[in-house]
Amino acid sequence: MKQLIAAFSLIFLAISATVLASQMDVRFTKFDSNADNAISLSEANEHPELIKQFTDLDTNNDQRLSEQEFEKFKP
Ligand SMILES: [Ca+2]
Ligand SMILES: [Ca+2]
Repeated sequence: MKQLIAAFSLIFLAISATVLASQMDVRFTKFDSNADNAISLSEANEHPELIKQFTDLDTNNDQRLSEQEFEKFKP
């Protein structure tokens, strides 16, 4: 029985991770309008909430948000 519960928890974790990952992708691609895998300042400018946090999110200061930097974005 314990094993069954463990198996179900694993499946559940895998599903939630997949759902989270896909939501992340959708959001990132929405902001990244030219699909170069980075959100530039002009792309962020279209979204007031994102541009407010842009300098904080851009940890390497290259004026672009990578998918990794974008993960910290809180709408
Ligand atoms: Ca882009
Ligand atoms: Ca950056």
